[in-house]
Amino acid sequence: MTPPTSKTIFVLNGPNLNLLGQREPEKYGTSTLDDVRELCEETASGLGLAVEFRQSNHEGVLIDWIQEARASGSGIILNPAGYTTTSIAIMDALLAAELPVIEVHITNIHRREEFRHHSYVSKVAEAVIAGAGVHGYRLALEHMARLL
Ligand code: DHK
Repeated sequence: MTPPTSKTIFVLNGPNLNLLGQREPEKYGTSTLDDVRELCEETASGLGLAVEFRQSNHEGVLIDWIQEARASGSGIILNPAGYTTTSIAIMDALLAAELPVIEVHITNIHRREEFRHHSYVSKVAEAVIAGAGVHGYRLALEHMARLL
């Protein structure tokens, strides 16, 4: 149990990550998004943090959640998935949030197709974790705890 005064970290997941475990498992692994949620909740509670873990396939919903984090959160961990390379609107929402942001990619996007290499989120992130599989979420929470 985390104390009610815990800082809340919003862990937000973008499009198609609801299919984790089924989608291209040779790249993304066999853990499901529920497994990742559990991993995050366990890690956060060990660090004295609370976690708000969410996934959406919709850019505007992700932006609404970033704005919610701005109002009530202490940090944002974001796997922007397919919006990484396209969303100036998500980057602007992160800038407006004025919170530490850690970007996570399950795969090493730099070892993949060139169109995956550019990230608007990286321009505003404190740290970027890519290629550590779902363990990257644990690393992100541990680093967030150090930042706060
Ligand atoms: C997930 C996606 O859905 C892709 O669009 C990104 C990222 C990579 C990941 O590795 O978690 O290019």
